[in-house]
Amino acid sequence: MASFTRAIVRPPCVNFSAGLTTVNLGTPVYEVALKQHADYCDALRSCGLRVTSLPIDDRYPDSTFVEDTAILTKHCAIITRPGAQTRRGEVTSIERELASSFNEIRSIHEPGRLDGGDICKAGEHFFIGISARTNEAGAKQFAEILAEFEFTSEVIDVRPVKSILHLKSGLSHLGGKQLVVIDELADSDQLSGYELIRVKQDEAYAANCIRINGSVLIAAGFPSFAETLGANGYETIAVEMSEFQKMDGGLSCLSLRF
Ligand code: CIR
Repeated sequence: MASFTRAIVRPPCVNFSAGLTTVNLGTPVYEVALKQHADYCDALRSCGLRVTSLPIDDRYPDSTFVEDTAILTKHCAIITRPGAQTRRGEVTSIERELASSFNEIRSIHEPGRLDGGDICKAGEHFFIGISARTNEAGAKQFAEILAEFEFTSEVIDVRPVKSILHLKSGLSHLGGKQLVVIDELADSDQLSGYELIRVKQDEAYAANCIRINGSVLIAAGFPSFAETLGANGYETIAVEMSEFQKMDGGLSCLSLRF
């Protein structure tokens, strides 16, 4: 498993609750979201990451979900073209920030649409979700960029899975051949060569977790999943995510890690 040294985050803006959401969990409380975000950053630091916090951006209510704006690999950064029109402009400041750390920067172009949340990196292989946000053209452009750098990829169509916004809402890579997966994705042919850790239906939100160096960051409040990871030998760090969950966001979408 590659080790990470850095993370880029952006705290939620005051109009965070005006962002997009498909879930019906109520309106997030801004002060609580800020506190949860600060705790999330502390958790990243406790995994040994240096955290760069970008200025709050009130122009984009969803701008705290930085993961959707770029995919970072050891060879290049790929700037996305977010599927939601209201999020397109978020990429500009992210690209500027990444320019100091990546020599090779590529971009997804029209008619491609692609959200970072649809990209699950599993070592040198990438799963690309086709979703309400990521289209075939975006997936194709992305796969071609990956191939240039000798990474492989496969598409998984998540449009029939109504419970998730992005592929990574239901799939995470822990390392080696081990994946965390929700029931609805577990029978995907693309995952057949992998060891699958399944998340119970009533804990499906927990499937979005992040392996960082020796630990796995998980959302707080999912005891069965925490126990399963413990039984598989993982040290877990639980982070409260309730306010981000209300806006369809998971743990991974709050940071770009490299
Ligand atoms: C959106 O709908 O775009 C945001 N409210 C949530 C994005 C979550 N991103 C992610 O899971 N990668």
